Amino acid sequence: MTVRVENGHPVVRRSVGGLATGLRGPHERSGGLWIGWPGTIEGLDRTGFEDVDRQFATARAVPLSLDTEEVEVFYEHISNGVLWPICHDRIDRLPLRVDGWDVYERVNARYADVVAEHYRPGDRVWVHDYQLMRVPALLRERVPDARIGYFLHIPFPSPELFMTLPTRSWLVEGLMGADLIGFHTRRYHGHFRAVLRRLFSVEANRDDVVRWQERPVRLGVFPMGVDTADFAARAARPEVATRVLEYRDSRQRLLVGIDRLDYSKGIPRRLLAVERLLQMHPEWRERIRFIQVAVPSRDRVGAYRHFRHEVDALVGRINGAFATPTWTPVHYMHRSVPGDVLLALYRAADVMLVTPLRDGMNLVAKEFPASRIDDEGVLILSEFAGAAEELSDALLVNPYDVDGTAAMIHRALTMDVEERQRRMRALRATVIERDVHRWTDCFLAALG
Ligand code: GDG
Repeated sequence: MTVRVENGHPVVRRSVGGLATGLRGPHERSGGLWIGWPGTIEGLDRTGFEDVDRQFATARAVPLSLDTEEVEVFYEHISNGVLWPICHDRIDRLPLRVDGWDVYERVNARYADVVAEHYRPGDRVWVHDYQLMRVPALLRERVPDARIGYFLHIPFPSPELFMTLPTRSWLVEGLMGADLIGFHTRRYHGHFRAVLRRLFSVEANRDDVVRWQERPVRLGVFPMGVDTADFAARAARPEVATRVLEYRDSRQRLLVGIDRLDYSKGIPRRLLAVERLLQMHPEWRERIRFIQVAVPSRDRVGAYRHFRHEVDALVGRINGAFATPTWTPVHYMHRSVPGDVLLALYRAADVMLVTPLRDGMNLVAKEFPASRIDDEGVLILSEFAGAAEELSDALLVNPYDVDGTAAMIHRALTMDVEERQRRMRALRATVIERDVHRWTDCFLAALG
């Protein structure tokens, strides 16, 4: 949940992301609580803050505040500046000096305190993601009998990379406070098991259970899905259909990319692949258009500021080289777009490009088929996105292979309608069967 100040009054809003959607049902049915940081709230007086507290209480959410140092050290430096690059195979992006694990611990301990304060016997606690890797163990100290699940939304990296972290054992010990630890894919789960073996010489049994300090800790693979039914219903609305007509142009095929502007998403090589396509197949000049939405992200982390300029320059260079008075190959939108625009882009795309260098799951790859109620459109998907383990009917590419990606875009653009629809129907069947509600139910059932 986030707080916005509108006309001097605070408004608490539910987030619209996949996680919030998936957990809405269980949150309502169980009478449970959301505990989390709602972001820094500015511009309110005391009455304003009391109003915020009231709104959170009504929504059954418990806000936890972070001070400026905590935001900088726990969130920006350690979580986004160290754990994020390591888990996305980018040790080259690490700062030379890493300080601040004590602040990471302090914030995790505060989360554990707040959970312990609200805990009632019989509760199930579900901890999410890499910012809170120490919470399971810290909560276990406070409430030894608590039933604790943990889910990692990003990749668990290869042991070779994870072992570079000076805090590697301490982080794993944090996770092992849980009763159940979930990953998106078999690969991340395998990496974690290998790390347990190397660091602690412990092995999971055939049921995926590890004995840890006299307790069983279960590991599991739970690939997250999207709310397929909701995407299909919203994609069918007339407002979206009208936009789809505006975006389509009978003379041009549409390529679409939608990502947070992050170095893990593979945007520069994707742009190079589009450039390569225009060089290798000049017949596509003036006949394709590539819309890339890049949502601004983590501007306060140094690596991201530099990366933003790199992408700006690449877009400029490609457009400079190929544009004509009536055509521009790359339409670059460095901002977030409203939900209806996102849906219309999914529906209008001839080819959807999801080519991260590494991605935990990547929900865009699932939202695209969920929105294609017409069974049309081709998905090009990186083999390094978690989603590739399930979506084998996409055209899989190695995103580091720029020429290979360019050739795959050509293949997608020239694919016959039968193959296109067969692949899309198969993708849709997968995302319908494995939707976000199934993900939530499976995890909670395993935890129960
Ligand atoms: C983590 C992991 C894992 C994007 N642009 C706009 C917009 N979006 C929405 C998409 C989608 C979401 O943002 C992005 O989904 P991702 O899966 O890429 O990931 P994150 O939530 O950032 O991150 C990731 C995920 O957790 C779930 O476990 O898949 O690997 O990194 O839902 O639709 N939405 C709107 N405008 C935009 O411009 N409205």
